[in-house]
Amino acid sequence: MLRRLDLRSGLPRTAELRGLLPRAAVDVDAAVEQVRPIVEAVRTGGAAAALDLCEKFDKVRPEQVRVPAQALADALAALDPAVREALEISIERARKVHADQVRRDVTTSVVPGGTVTERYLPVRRVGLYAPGGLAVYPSSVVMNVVPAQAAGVESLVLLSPPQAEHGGLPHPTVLAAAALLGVDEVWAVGGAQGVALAAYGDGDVEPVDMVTGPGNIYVTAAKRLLRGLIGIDAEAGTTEIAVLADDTADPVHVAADLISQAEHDPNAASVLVTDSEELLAAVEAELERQVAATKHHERIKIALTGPQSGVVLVEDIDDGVRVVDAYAAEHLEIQTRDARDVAHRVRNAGAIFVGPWSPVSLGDYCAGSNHVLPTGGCARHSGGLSVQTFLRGVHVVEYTEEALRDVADAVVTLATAEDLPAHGQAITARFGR
Ligand code: HSO
Ligand code: ZN
Repeated sequence: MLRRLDLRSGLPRTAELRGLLPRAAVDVDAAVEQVRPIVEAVRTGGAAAALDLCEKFDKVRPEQVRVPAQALADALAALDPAVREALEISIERARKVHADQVRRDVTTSVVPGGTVTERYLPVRRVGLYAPGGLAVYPSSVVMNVVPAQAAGVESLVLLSPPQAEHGGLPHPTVLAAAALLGVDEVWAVGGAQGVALAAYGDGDVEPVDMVTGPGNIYVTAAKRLLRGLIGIDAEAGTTEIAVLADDTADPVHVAADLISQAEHDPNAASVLVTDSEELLAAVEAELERQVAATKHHERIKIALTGPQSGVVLVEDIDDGVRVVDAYAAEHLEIQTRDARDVAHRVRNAGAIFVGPWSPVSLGDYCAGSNHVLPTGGCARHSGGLSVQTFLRGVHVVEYTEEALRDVADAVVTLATAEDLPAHGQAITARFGR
């Protein structure tokens, strides 16, 4: 079922290797051109324009942008108790992990009388995007809200597309998750129009300083277009899993995990990297068996057989590590002997899942880790959503007269070297009199 790339005769250099590996070609820039008029309509037409666009794209016009408090309370009251309990486990574990990530301010005494403090200040107001689409994602509400709250973000708004079958409100489980997390501002506006409204605001609809969270390509395009006016997290594309496995891996687990992420979307990517033909044959047989038996087998099959998915055969696990580094998967599982050591050698991945008992699905919901992660190779330069996403390091400089006098010559010399004499005069003006 998986297309094969055989690299057992040796790996090419990085650029060629990246070109060979399976990966969807996603043209966000083309989508930017499509969303430009939408963003412009919301910039000039405000909330009314955004609601009109909901009618066009979501086939329902919400009565207002903000979901009434009663609707949040009703959604929580109606939530299945088992789902509530599971969400509480997810929230509790995520809070535990994210609370530990909060950084303390650092003060460095550079010289006697001269200090620089790095203060970590939370972004004041943030819009968190929870997608609609093929599935409903209350878990993504948890993964967005928990780090923002841990960072101390003062004002949070959750954005999620209105659903025609729910009277123009976001999905009730999304609303219930927001209520459980203590988020009381939810907008029934999604898509590019939602991101634009969050960026520009309109009257009572207060603009935000940053938008985070996964969405479809139009949401991503709007984030790219509005970046600068607002901050964004890493651009999130369709989900990806890579599994690095040797002959010790259990083919039942490997196949199940490849299928699990393919379930998200026909464009989702599942990539197996292995040095074992025997394992590959067993995984292929398992894929046939398990895909046929699962509910969303149609889109899973499209995802697994698409050009973005496949198997890469390598000579040994060292080469496997180079391949997964070049691929830089959103999720990487290590199912090899000495899995922890192998995982230590990996440089590029959004999140790494070590050994047979740490599947990606665990991380999607209840590991305590975050599941909003960089896709499309962005794991080479970016990490996933974390407390740090919502904090800015601000340098606070404080020198005494003596400490400034001590370094005055160096500042003046550098200012002169850059032909910026007024910079030097800002120092000498203090001591010249
Ligand atoms: N695997 C997705 C997150 C998710 N899975 C939500 C299930 N629900 C992207 O990391
Ligand atoms: Zn998932």
